[in-house]
Amino acid sequence: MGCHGRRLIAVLTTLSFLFLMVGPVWAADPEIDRVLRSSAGKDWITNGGDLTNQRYSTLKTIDISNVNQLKGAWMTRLKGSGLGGKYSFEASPLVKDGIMYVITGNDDVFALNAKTGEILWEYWSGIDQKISTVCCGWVNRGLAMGEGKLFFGQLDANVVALDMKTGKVVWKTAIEKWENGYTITSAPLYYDGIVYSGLSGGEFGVRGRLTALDAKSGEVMWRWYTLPGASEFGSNTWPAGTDHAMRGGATIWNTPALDPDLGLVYFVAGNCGPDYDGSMREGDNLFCASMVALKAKTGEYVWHFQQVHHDIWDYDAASPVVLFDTVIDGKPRKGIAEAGRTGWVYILDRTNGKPLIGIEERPVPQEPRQKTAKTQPIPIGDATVPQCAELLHGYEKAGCIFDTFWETPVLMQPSGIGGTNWSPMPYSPDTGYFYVPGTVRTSAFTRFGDTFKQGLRYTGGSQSAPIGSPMSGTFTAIDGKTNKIVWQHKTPYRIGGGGGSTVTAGGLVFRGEPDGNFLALDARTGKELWRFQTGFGADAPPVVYEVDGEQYVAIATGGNQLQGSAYGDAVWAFSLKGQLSPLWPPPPPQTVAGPTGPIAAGVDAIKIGANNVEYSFAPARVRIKAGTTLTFTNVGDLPHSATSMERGKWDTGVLVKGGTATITFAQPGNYYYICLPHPWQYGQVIVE
Ligand SMILES: [Cu+2]
Repeated sequence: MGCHGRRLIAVLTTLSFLFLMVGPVWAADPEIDRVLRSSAGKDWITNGGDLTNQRYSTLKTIDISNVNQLKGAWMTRLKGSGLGGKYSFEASPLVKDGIMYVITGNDDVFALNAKTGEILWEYWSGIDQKISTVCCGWVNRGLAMGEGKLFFGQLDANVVALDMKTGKVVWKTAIEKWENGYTITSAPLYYDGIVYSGLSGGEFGVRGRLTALDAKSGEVMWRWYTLPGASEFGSNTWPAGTDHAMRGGATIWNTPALDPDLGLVYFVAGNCGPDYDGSMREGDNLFCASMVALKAKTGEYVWHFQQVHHDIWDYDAASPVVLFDTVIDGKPRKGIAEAGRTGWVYILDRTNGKPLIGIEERPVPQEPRQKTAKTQPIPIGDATVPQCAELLHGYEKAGCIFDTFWETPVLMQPSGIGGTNWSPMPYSPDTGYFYVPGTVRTSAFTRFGDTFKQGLRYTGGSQSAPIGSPMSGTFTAIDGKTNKIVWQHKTPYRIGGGGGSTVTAGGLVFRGEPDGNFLALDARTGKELWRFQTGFGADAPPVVYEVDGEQYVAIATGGNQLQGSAYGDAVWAFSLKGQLSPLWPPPPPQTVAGPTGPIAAGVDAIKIGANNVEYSFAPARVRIKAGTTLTFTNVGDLPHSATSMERGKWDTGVLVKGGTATITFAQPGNYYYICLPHPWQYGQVIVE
């Protein structure tokens, strides 16, 4: 056959293939697919705004000239759902045809009139309140929609479809069992008849995967494991003849993105397990901390890029991947980017997974016992957070990113919670900038080993912040063409894991703060143009929509367990015609590390090292009456103490496994205490 003939056949084959892939004739919901393929406008129908996760709205009635007139249009409380210290409210509400759908940290779903805030229907998940395998707060990052249904994952590892009109369950599919360490926290993605769902649980010795479900029936179409089975591609990055890969984590904490033209679905996989102990898992440990591209229809592997080899720092890839088109050296390029816990943005060519701007493999410090990787990928460009820690009193060593540790704690930045944690990174095609939320915090990394028990924590070490060490954040515009900082704000609180943002064609970045403030910035310059106190921790990513020609900006304000921000159960919507004024500020989150969590009252027993969290006091904070005797029991594996930070005031002495000591608190006061062998392990006793 002649050259032309072959080319003609090739062209025809390509055309028919493209037609099969995007042909609206066979699409299950062509209307939703069409809206998903372009930037968000009137409606906000998927977690990331559209298939790219750019969180970019084309609406521009609210712009840099008038945003200072923005006021509350309505505020609705969601009947106490997800209200309390164990919850985080991290969902982006979805909006379609004047109705808003929002899911809380208890996996309860509410439909609201998007113009008035009136509740139209409710779905109460009834999830087991005894789920013990939640990593980091009871949380749900949002919904997907298509074919008249809403889709979401629950903490009990079920994926559920509800009828959008009524809130009634259409189908429910168990992906896994929570008792085995599996939960779902990510928002799924719907496109062309398929629901893509991640699975969480990387701290519990699980095997991560992306699951594709038939949107109609809930049937599992395919699974792609983020940890290779024996003899599968990538299995040579784990020690041969062991099953460490089968509990190596690499779970998916956030929504995939999808390029319908390339026919690829993209996502990132999180940290390796056990988190801080690499001693038994020699090798790069694919696909931990990696960006992955699969064929969207079949789940067939296409490419991957590992951000952190042989991760021992909990350097998760947890923020959603973002697809964007750009021009570099005069050539149009198809990009993909993700903000890592390392503080870098990783920018790749999404057709092949190769760096777009440049990422160099460079030698890093070595610790033979941890089987550290010889090199790590270092992106060309700027980090958004500091990457070296300062030495603090009571510690022997401080290091920089990728420094090593064993059993003596080593201080490092970024911490194991970032850099950028789950918070999304918006991209504006107008400015060409990424907007990167960052957390500035020190981790005291230490390895102590762990024995795997199904359904229990399996982290092999600790990365607590030393008590008294400062914690703050950054909000940074990064140029997508250079990966360099354009402007940066230092923020009073950590916002890499709470402090979502969204960007608009009106030239605005909207973002929340854990102290309850909701801000609008000039997307080009970073200048703050508006600020509104919502009264609750404003840690969720906002959304932008339009009803009856009026533009709204909405944000779920319900606080965040990891941030320690004020909890709530509210959704706020703002518009230029709004009438509602700000609320009183809630208690601000901590800016210095110390004991966190709810204050338990009526307690007379404190367990040390409970729930397989070796370096912990549970409850960490108690309120007691003067004269109460507290019993401290070491249920961990290592020797621990409870020692007043005011030296000599009171001390249990070092307790071996099973050991118990009692302390009577006669004098009212506020007592902080630490474990003497592990000074980053802390608790608080308030005596009244
Ligand atoms: Cu201890």
